[in-house]
Amino acid sequence: MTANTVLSKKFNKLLIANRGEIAMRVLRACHELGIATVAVYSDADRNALHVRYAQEAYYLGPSPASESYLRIDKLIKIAKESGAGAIHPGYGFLAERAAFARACIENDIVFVGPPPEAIAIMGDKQMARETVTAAGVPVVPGAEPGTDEELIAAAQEMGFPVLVKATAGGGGKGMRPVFEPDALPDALAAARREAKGAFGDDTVYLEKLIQGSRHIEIQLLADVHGNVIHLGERECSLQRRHQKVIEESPSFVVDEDLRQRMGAVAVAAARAVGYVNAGTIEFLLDKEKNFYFLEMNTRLQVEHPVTELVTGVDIVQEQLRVARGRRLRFKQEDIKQQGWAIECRINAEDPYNNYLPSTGTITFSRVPTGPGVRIDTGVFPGYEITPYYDSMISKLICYGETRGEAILRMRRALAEYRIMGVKTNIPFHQHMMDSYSFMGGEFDTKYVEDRFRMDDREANETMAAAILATLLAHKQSQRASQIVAPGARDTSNWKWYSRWERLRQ
Ligand code: MV4
Repeated sequence: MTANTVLSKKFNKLLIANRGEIAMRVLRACHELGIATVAVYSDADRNALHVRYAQEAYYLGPSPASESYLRIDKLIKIAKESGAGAIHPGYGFLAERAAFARACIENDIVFVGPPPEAIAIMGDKQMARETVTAAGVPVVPGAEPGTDEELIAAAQEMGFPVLVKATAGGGGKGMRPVFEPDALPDALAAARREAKGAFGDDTVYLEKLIQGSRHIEIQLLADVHGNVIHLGERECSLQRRHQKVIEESPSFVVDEDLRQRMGAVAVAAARAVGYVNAGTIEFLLDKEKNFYFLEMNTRLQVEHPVTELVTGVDIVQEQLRVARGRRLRFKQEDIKQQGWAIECRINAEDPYNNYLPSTGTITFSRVPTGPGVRIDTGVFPGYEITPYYDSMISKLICYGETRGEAILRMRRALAEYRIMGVKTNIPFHQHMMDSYSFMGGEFDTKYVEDRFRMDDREANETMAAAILATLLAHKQSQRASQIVAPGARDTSNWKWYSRWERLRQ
């Protein structure tokens, strides 16, 4: 059997092997496409929104994911019993397990995602580096895995600083920056220990440490007929402990030329592994705007909505069409970014107490709506937030004609948002929307952890002037790279500035 025959086949019923907002997102796409739906749930999710919204729901097991959402055997059994011809894994849980994709295929169930071989290659950082390098994709200069002696010698050759990375790595585990030769032996030992503990594999390699870089990623779509397109970039530099908190599209620092070059490279990387379905190539962008492949996420991502809003492409619908064997509905030249979208991840955590996760029953909520506002959520009043799953309870996504308008909408929406019963990071987002660095688009992957302070809202004349200059320059580059709606208002930067100031009071 070729990969194509099992990766795609017509189906009329889909099982969603996930929970929360992403289960809801996939259910909605199914509803629109006339695909019948099967939900699964754990003890903690008996009452959950995705269970009520699906046409059928099956009990998986106890609350810990290892006994429910991670049970491949149970999921396959339920798919067969219910007559589901396909499984959508969402993100997290089993989404990037080659073994799960393989189990689906072996049981004649369509896995709504890439071939297991593509997942396996991209899951191994060193294999991914080698494969994409052969396809002409730039990677950070570095040294292949070896003994400590070999890596120490390679580092001397490369020069410092270097970054020790685990080949099985993910989420920053097994990663150690090293600024001088004397510190390398200990860093290698520590990285190996951490990687062994987290992944059962202590293989490490080296890369040059790229400082002050941004995390920019390119969204891809591929069908089984050999069509691969990109949907432009997302700016994902605002992270805390390797968890993204705010994403936007487009990026403040990516112009049309850079976008096309990064897009072409991302498409080449996907082709190199025979990629099918939705996927994302992550890049580091350094201060000189050189970009380097970091890794590929072989799944639908949390932040996909910002791309949907600026391109008008429904990524989840497209995933389902591709899985049914259809051709992509878009060619590269059909894809145009218009306007600006920002996503704030709303987490049940206390930003005033080291982002400690907050649990309890949601007693009341008032969800913002209105022009340019989208909320993807899986919670509702009466739902209990438990410690079993991650703390993200909703995504607030705002759209505007310009970045400034998207920020003003986000401020308005955050001010409308009320959630009672658990603590949330809404105050964090409100402070970020007021921060001059954020407004000015001046941040890198270290900004949230190293420089952002919730209590720092001081107005500063010099800073404000710099932001205005940046916004003006940006608006001009936008004109060159973006289609502006006919009759669009040419709001001066001074007017923006005064509106910001008014909102700050
Ligand atoms: C890097 C880097 C700097 N130089 N590689 C973090 C997780 C993994 N995906 C790769 N990561 C990084 N790799 C080199 N050669 C900085 C990071 C990094 C980072 C990357 C993206 C988003 C947030 C980050 C936070 C800290 C470090």
